[in-house]
Amino acid sequence: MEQIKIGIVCYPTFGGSGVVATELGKALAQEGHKVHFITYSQPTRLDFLNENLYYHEVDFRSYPLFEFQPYELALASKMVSVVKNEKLDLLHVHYAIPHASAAYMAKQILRSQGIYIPVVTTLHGTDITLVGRDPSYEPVVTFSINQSDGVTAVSEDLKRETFDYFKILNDIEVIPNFIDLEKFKKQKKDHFKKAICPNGESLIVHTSNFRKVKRIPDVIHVFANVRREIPAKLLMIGDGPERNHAEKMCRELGICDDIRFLGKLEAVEEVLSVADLFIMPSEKESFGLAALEAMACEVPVISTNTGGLPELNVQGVTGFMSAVGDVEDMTRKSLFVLDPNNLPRFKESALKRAQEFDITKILPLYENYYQKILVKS
Ligand code: GMT
Repeated sequence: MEQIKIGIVCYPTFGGSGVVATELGKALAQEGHKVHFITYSQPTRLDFLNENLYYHEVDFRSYPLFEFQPYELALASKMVSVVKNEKLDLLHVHYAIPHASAAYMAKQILRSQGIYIPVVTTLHGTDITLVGRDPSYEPVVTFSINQSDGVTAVSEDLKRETFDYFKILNDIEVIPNFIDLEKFKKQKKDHFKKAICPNGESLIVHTSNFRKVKRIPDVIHVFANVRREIPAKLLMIGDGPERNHAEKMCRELGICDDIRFLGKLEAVEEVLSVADLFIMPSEKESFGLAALEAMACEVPVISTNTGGLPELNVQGVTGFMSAVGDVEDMTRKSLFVLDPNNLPRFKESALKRAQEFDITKILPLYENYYQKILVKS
């Protein structure tokens, strides 16, 4: 594809949408496209020097009148200036709120100055399934999706949900999330495994932002049940509102010695390299990027069967799925996967499945989609 100049707008944090946006931008830059990140701080994974990568910080001033900072306005203004000064061909915004509506505003301002910029919006999950559906945002979300020149969703399920809950007039292209198999691969970390599991215990890992939707208590309950049957340890990676409650549960259940909370880690793949099982008991999950990261490191997954998870986790092959909240079923299935007679084939299948989401396979889908939008616009 001919090289283009793309503005990527995202949340710069550890969240899935920010990670996908940053990794996509890095991969596009490696293909020779000029990629301009526009956000309020340096994206967590933008730890990479490439002559095609640029970063523009949205600066917003605090003013005594504002109880809430009007970030969306500052973002729209920044988009206007970057599109004009860097002569961008296309804006790609990740997570609808408030990025899609800020992009709409920027587009209108630029149009009034005779500049046309197409906007692609990628829907990631909670922007549709939780926050976007809230009446305080729904009209703006519907409008800004309909005003986007292109819309993508990270799973078929998210596409379906978007059509079910919003009056969407345009088509939605499903482009699944992807993984960099160069970064996420099983590394030899025997010393680390020995330190965490000195007596050969099974190692279960959970990674998330510890929000309610992740059902952290289910992680702890499944682990407590598994530990009653076999020697096991649990590593909890990430941080968020449910962490204190989770730690309290561990104390109440008397299992603190076997659980470690590692906080937000940059090199998650190092921990995944020594894991035997990944657990994702989420209430809702549009894709489940953290599960894909685990699978790429040869870790089978016990997840719920909600949202886009059945499009990733193959029942009885890469792990198992259970109904949301069915802790007993998740326990049984965890024990089955952890059985040394079964674990090797689950590990092998997890990696095979992850290879289907290799970034080199998914990147051209985005490039072709950009091309289609540019031709149409
Ligand atoms: O999982 C979160 O709460 C973070 C959220 C985000 O937007 O950062 O993740 C969503 O987007 C990820 C990347 O596309 C998906 O892998 C997650 O499944 C999705 N989370 C939910 O749907 C709850």
